[in-house]
Amino acid sequence: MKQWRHAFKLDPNKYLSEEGVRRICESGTDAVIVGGTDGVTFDNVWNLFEQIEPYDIPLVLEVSDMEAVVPGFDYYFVPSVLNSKDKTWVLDMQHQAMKMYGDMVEEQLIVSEGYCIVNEEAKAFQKTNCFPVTEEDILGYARLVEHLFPLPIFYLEYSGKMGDETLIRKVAAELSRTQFFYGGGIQSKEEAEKIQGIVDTMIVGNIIYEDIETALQTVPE
Ligand code: 1GP
Repeated sequence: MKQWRHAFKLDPNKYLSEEGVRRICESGTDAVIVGGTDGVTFDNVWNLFEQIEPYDIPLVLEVSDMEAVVPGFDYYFVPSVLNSKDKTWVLDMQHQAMKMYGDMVEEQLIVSEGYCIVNEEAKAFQKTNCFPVTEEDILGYARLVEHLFPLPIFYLEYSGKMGDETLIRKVAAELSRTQFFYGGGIQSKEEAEKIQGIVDTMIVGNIIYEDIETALQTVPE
């Protein structure tokens, strides 16, 4: 996981043809993450799992609903939304995950992600009842995840919007033990290359459904 530079995120609530799934899985990306904000159900996660599972690629379920946890994934990422006003999204969901699936933690299948959701227009920002963050807030969360509550992943989430490059560089400078995930608004090969030069792992989502050719070009050569 430490070596992942690029991952695609597939939304179980969105349609992608079988051919599209094949091209994503054979693209040379380092991992495929299954996750979304709305309409994530056991059935649509299962359907996507069945399509991806035959390919030789690390497969991650990003858990957003305990009812939609499908067995068989290589990893289960459990997000903790650090800038949520609501404890449910910071701690209670993780607690629930450990109550139900805690035995998997010993096999290192469950991985905690410290999220900071920046884009106020993002569905995830609204669903998890986040408060808007300043640059100082974001750097504070990065330090918190690196030093105080050491977590394996800090996820700077701009979902749907490109982040500020200078700020992304400042976040990267705060993280050494913690793996830096960036996601949001990657719409071209050039943007992908720029971000890949700064963060540990870049996540590409929406563009898969809008323009798969461009999405495939975001994978590093
Ligand atoms: C979403 O961070 C991912 O959770 C990717 O963002 O969909 O904007 O590429 P985009």
